[in-house]
Amino acid sequence: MATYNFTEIESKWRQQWQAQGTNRTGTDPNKPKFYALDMFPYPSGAGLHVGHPLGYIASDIVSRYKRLKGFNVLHPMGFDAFGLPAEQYAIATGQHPAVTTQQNLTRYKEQLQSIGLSFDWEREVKTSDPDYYKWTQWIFTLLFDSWYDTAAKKARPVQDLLAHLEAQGTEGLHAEVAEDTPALTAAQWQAMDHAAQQHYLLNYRLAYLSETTVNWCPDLGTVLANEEVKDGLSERGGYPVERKKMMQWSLRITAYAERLLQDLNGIDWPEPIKEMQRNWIGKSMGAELNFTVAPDASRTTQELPAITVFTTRVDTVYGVTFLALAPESELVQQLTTPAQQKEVQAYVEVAKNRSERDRMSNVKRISGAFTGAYAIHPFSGEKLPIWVADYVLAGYGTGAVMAVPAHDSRDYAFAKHFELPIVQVVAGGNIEEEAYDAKEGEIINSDFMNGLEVKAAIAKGIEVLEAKGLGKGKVNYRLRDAIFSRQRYWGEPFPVYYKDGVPYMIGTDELPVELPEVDKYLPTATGEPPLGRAQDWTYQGHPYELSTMPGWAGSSWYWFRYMDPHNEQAFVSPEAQQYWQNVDLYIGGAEHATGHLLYARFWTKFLFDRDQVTVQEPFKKLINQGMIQGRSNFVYRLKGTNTFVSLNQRQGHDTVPMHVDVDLVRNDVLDQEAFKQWRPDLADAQFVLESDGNYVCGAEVEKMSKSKYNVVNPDKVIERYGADTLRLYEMFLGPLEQFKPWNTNGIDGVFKFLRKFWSLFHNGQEAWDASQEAPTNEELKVLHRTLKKVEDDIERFSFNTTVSTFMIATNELQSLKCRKEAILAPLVIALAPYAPFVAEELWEKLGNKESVFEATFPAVDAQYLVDDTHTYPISINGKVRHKMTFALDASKEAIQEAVLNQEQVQRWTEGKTPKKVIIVPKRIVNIVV
Ligand code: ANZ
Repeated sequence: MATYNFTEIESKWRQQWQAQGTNRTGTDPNKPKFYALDMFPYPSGAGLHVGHPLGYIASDIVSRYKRLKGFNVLHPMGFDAFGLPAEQYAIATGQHPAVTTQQNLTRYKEQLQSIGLSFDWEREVKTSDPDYYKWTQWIFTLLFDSWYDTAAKKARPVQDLLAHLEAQGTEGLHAEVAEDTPALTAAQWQAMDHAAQQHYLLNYRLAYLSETTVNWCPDLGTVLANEEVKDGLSERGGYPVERKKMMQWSLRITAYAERLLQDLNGIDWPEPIKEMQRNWIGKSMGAELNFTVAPDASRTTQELPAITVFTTRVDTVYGVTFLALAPESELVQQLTTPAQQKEVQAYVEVAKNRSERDRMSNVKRISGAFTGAYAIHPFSGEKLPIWVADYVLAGYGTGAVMAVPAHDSRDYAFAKHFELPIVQVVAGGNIEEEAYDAKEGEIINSDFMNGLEVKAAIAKGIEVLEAKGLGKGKVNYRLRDAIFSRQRYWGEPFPVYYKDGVPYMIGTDELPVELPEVDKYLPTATGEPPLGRAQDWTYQGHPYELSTMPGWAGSSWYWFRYMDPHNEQAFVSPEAQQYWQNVDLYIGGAEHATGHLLYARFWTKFLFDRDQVTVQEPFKKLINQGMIQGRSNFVYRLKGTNTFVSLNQRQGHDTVPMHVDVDLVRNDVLDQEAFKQWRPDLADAQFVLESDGNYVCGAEVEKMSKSKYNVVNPDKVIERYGADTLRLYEMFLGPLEQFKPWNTNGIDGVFKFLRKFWSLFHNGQEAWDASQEAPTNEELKVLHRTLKKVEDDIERFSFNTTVSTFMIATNELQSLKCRKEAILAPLVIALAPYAPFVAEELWEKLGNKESVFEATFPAVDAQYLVDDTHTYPISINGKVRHKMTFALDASKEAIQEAVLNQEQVQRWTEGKTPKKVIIVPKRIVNIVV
């Protein structure tokens, strides 16, 4: 076998690597560790397209490289196997989601293996596997058993909380707690019965059950996330969605808001992702300010509650012209005057059912209702009308705002719509004037904050509030607790049962609670989740929780499991976690910015607090790979006919473009026969061709999708060119982070490079011909420059440039006719991370008994990096006509002599003796004739 037969080579090594366990994770305790992780995929029915492996190939290159550099490398893969598509398919076909998931997963694994990714499959995890979700359930029970101590800034066992309540009640307790949780004395606590105590503790637990307002879709029988609701209808199917209060499990992620924010500064992640997390956490420093309500004929001040607002702009308090309450606010009921009852009630009904997102973004649909009541301005004593407005959200701040139309755009729009006054805050007090400017850095003057800039004015304002007892400084976060219940089948069951309406955890030694069988994957007739259909499914006669966990439960800790995947005693052993720590390099899509990537950080901090792990951040470095876009091909149909006109023949023809399957096109030339067989209606297609008889297709970059017939399957590429070419080509397409089209036209070039590399070791394409001769200086220079560049580029995650470096080196060695092992063997090692199959084959042929991945990355010898020659441009009468290379220590005389005797130079000087020869060392040679 002398020609580059990639099919044989690749299938041979695929088998050998598997048989010999080449990809097994190294465990030599004396070596340093490197953990390279890919976001594990949800195995969909469509299999992989060429866009999916982009990140996997990059992380594989780094993993193999690090191994050659002497690291134990953990490079695992698994499956995020619970999820909606399998369940929807199950509803439609009755097929158990476990079955379809397994089929898809098997196919994924085959595809990943064929690409030559060095995953250690002995460590595979699957979130739907009871041996895995046992530990997801276990972590949930630990969350349930925890509360957040805001003084110690960490989660602690509920046992400590119990001891505190028992001894002192809530006195001196610093805890992150649900709003409106009453303070208790020790005596009050002790007087509560068991059930009452358990209900009270839910206000503190990090996993808690509470009544929450959700988007409930009766037709789909589930709660929907905000982004799944559009204009009050479900995005899938267009069914009506109601805002409904339901008992739901939530996780108290808000306790971690500040740490999640601060610790972003210590991780090497793309700035846009960090910024998205910062915005999502949404820290606002402001103040809470109390407004008293003006009594009226029917009510006295005593009966009326005060209104507390949250504002970030206390400096604008002199511009407040009305107050606005969220429709859900309890104050609405209490404040609305009898005359306004009807109107307000009708408004509240409508407003409550609009999703938050609609309420926030839909500026045009301004709506509100006047309560009939007035508040009193704390400084001026003026009466301010109190309105209900749906742009005020119930779950943020206090659910009430002081409206300053002159300085806030939403207040402004509202004031305009309802013709409410607009008062600007300006130098020396207030003038009545309509204005809207909320510029940063404006200078605000008002009685108590004369001449200060906004920031200072706010600080001063808070001081005044606190001194006068009108309010206090307050930090708010936009982050909400995470709703953790889904009314679905294909997810982790909760390890929870109910006794007398109180939730209890299943003992950790009894986990997992396995997903029961059901007859249908639909809600029950009484509206309970699908698990309500399970027969005889109780815990010692007590009902189980019937919801399942959300898609992100299993992915919030999976990287720890890979460290110790078969441990039956713990989700990870302390030794394994202490060795592997956390992920050094994490590669995946940017779409998980505020979902998975935030929850993963939250769980890690929690597990750290509870002494389960020794790290506070899961992923030290994150890279978001760009998307590979499709390159669509088009044919041009002559309108109303079955005749197709080639790209360059269209002039004068009235044609319409039509997508054609990219598999029927090669280098933009259409396979006409295959096209006719593509669809029955094309069987009699006619063509108007180019003069060379080809049909040339048009091309355009679009999203890779089935409907555009531009999906490229990696299996096909591997069949035609081999996996090594696929790997190199995916990297060659451009910088990893960039979006870029899959352009098959360039793949031949990469394939040719591998053939050329192969032929360096062979006499033509024929026999093995590597020699033992000693290398020349020039050859060593090519080698060491290449090694240096490859190393630098991998360390910078610049993979496309490395591929070009290999191409250049191959061309240089080819022109030097170098077949020397001393040069080629180190190059094989350097190429191995990129093209493992061909490298392994050549390595074996070089006489090695062990895998190339047992080798050490060749050291760069710096002496070959320094340049000891310079290439001089030779300018004759001001024009550069030639180039010549000289040693740096060559004398001027020697250079002059060589230049003037050079044949080409003599032709340009026409044999005349030059008037002048100027040699600028290390720059240029100038000849004047
Ligand atoms: C007066 C004011 C004047 C405000 C001004 C802004 C600009 P962030 O920065 O996002 O925290 N607000 C408070 N609670 C709200 C709620 N539940 N729903 C809708 N809006 C609410 O936003 C805080 C600001 O948003 C607060 O400061 C309040 O309006 C409004 F020139 O108070 B501001």
